[in-house]
Amino acid sequence: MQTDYQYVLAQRDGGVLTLTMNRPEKLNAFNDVMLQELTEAAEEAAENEAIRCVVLTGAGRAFGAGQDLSAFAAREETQEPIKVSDHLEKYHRLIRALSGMPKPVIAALHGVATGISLNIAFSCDLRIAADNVRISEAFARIGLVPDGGGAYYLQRLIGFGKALELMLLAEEINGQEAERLGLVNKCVPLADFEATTYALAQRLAQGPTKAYGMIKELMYTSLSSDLQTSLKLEGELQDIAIASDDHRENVKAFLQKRAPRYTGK
Ligand code: T3D
Repeated sequence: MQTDYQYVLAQRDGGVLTLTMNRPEKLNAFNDVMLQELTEAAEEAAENEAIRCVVLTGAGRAFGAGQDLSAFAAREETQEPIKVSDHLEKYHRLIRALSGMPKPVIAALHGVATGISLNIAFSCDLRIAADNVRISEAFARIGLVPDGGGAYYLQRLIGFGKALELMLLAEEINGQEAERLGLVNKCVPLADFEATTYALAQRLAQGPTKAYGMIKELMYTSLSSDLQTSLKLEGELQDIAIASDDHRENVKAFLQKRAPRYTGK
């Protein structure tokens, strides 16, 4: 596993891989190198069977402040027509790597979570917030539309009306409000943030990883499919799950009245 990135810290502890965006002096705003490194690290984590849960977080006092706006200024200085959609393709690769990861991904949000950094967190499976987090869909404030999958995920997480409000007004909400809306799964005091995130990651890393991957596949496919498609897929995936080592182990453990030991297979 590669660990010598310039702007991403990749730390393994057992089955948990923590990927930390690491430009703290810029509140972890995305530059091209950090985006490329994070994408490569996520794609590598997807392939590595020893990694059974991934945590995405930010170094210093923020999760992330969105796209590095100095790159926007640099674009302004060139006379070339700006076509940002090509650049967005690079973010889309990261989004696909996170949502398609065949194991759970937790986003751990603290300090600032805004712009495309926030929307990247929506393509993770679970979100834990520290109670100091300031969350905003900042795009409208700078005259842009939400990107990074935000329009897709946010309305599915919290409903159309509130998602549209957050995107139009671009106001900050705090962690408690984000939890109330369902935008994050849990908001905890900053002092407990790391420990809570880590305990959840370790719990997931010791779980039935293969089933988790298929639960993700079923849920993400069902987000945008009809009932027939969803029912067909659940049957196909259950055929695989029922033959998995972890399912067999669970049945055996139940009959032997002991806790199951999942291998993730
Ligand atoms: O393809 C594409 O390009 C994708 C497009 C994506 C669009 C987006 O992501 S839109 C959202 C862009 N982000 C923002 O609009 C947020 C900009 N930042 C802020 O408004 C403020 O920094 C915060 C409200 C987030 C935090 O304020 P505060 O007072 O706690 O911190 P600060 O002093 O403003 O920031 C600390 C440093 O981080 C500072 O650097 P300096 O002056 O000490 O050298 C600041 O410039 C830097 N920083 C923060 N955000 C960004 C940034 N530098 C570059 N880009 C940023 N987004």
